[in-house]
Amino acid sequence: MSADKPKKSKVEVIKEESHGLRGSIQSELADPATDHVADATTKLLKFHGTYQQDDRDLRKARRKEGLGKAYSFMVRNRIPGGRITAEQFLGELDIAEELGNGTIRLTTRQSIQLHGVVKGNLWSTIHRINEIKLSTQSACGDVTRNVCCCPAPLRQNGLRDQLQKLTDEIAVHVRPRTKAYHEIWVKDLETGEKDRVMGPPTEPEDDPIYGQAYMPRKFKIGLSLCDDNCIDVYDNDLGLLGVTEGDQLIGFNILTGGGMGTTPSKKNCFPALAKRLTFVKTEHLLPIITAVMLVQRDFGNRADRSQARLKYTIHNMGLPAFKAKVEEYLPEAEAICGVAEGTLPRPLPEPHPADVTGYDDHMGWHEQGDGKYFLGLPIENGRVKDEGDYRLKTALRKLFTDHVSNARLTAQQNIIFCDLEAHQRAEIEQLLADHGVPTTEKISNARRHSFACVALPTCGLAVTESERVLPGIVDELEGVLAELGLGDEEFTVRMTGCPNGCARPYNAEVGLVGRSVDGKTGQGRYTVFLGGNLEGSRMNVLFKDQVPMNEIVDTLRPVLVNFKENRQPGEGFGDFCHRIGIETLAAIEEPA
Ligand code: SRM
Ligand code: SF4
Repeated sequence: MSADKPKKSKVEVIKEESHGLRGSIQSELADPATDHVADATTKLLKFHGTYQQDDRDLRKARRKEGLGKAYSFMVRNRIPGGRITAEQFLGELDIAEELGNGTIRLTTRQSIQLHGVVKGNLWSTIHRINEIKLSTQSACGDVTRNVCCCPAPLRQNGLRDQLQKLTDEIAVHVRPRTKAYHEIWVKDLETGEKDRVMGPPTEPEDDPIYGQAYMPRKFKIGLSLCDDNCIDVYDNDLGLLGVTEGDQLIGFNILTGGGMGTTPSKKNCFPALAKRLTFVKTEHLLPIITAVMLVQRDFGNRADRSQARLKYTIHNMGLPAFKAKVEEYLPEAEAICGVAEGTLPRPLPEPHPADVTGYDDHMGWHEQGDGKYFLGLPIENGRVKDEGDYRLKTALRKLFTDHVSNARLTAQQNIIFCDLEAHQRAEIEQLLADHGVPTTEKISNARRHSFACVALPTCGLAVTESERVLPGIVDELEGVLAELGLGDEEFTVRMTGCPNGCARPYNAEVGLVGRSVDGKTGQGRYTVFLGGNLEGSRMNVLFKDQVPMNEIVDTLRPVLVNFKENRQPGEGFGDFCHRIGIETLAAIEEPA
């Protein structure tokens, strides 16, 4: 490569040469000779919402038998704000049962994933998702992912409705313009053709936001209100924090450069909360979003993917220089959005003083403010399945068939049933009880506020278990909390099977991050972080590293004892840990 050409990672070249994300996806899918696709195609398929994976539980045994990996695909939906109808939810269940592993997985970004889809079923899976009027386009890949917003159907003052409408507008605005997705997965809905060989696009497909190489890395947008940060707005590349006066939404604080992933061995990798950039009026949201995306598109690191998120662009430029760049890109952004040049003020103002003050997970029964009710149902780690007496999947089938017309998915992997009548409460609670599904009142606060990422057996990056072991850890934690008289305490416990942070562990009150596996026992070892807050506006700090899984609760016990004895009135667990500081925490010994 010549000295003056900027270095590019392999993925950049794949994107650029893909003819608008087409590549050889279609011919590889049509090839019956293999059960998997080539590496370059896996990169492109992400933009279409699917990851090639293999069942890691089976790796060893298959290797012994001389077999290759048991390949399958994870398929992720894009569901802005987590809004879904009963027909769509039932459709996802049908697809999972007919073409996937029979379960569905609610995610930490208000979406649904299917796992275990074999290559021969991938086209039908994504096609059928489009038939139920959902999509998987841009659910993964170097584009703006599912746009999150507070899902509560609270209609008292119209603020949530406004937020949800803006979420839809943003989701449409940031969708890539390539027609590849439509051609590959959707088209024969209209034309009946399916077996076409893909080539370059027949018409130009200029994409003013993404260009030919899309973003340098994934890009995440989330909208929230100050008194209810239920989507972790500070964890997004672009957090939009609604500022209100009375019941009026006066605009948004623009938060830039949040992200949870890190690689502990690399000094220049770190998780970060977004930085407060500026304040804009609501009607100026699309141009400011566009300007921030253009700066990241043009200045994000395209040589080293571990340094490519917006948080690193801002870290390297410095916030003032980044803000100046965003101002420089405003004319282009205004043109893309079709508003007059100079619509947004220059220089961009300082952020409004308003900040996050509260958090609500919206679980349990609540009035919507329009005479109807909603019910937030906790779903342990988002996994919808039937197992023994716990028949959640059957219960949800019945609920969506006979009782509920629409729902919302939350950023804590839970579900909210909307638009219910008061008289439905008894029958719905009975139905859930008959299927062994506990409502919020029947579970501990520790379980209610805990969640884990998927990890093993499907996630190719998992170092340790997460989803499959957190329930047992919470069982143990519940015992200790009850013994200490702390059973009613509300604090977040978030677990991941690697440092990438898919369950946002670094601003949780207790964060458990998979680090290594004991070669002898096969048991995972975790880093324990303490001191975040429920509101998600503070990073936690490393408390103990390489803690074996079966010692996690024992490690927390002395801190909980100390919390009980020395907390200030009304002080939460995360605030306590933060106040006393990491050195004091580390010195705490189990009382004799
Ligand atoms: Fe994630 C990669 C699952 C939310 C940060 N994430 C992955 C992959 C696709 C593994 C891979 O690259 O091969 C995981 C698939 C596992 C599986 O078998 O299903 C995966 N991430 C998930 C989900 C399903 C976790 C969950 O249990 O709910 C979430 C899907 C959200 C969605 O519907 O779009 C999920 N991932 C997150 C979040 C949380 C959020 O966005 O609020 C984060 C932290 C925020 C952030 O982006 O920094 C997150 N995932 C990552 C990273 C680290 C990215 C980084 O730049 O540092 C990776 C690894 C990567 O991209 O290279 C990753
Ligand atoms: Fe996989 Fe790591 Fe994300 Fe968990 S945090 S789903 S182990 S990438």
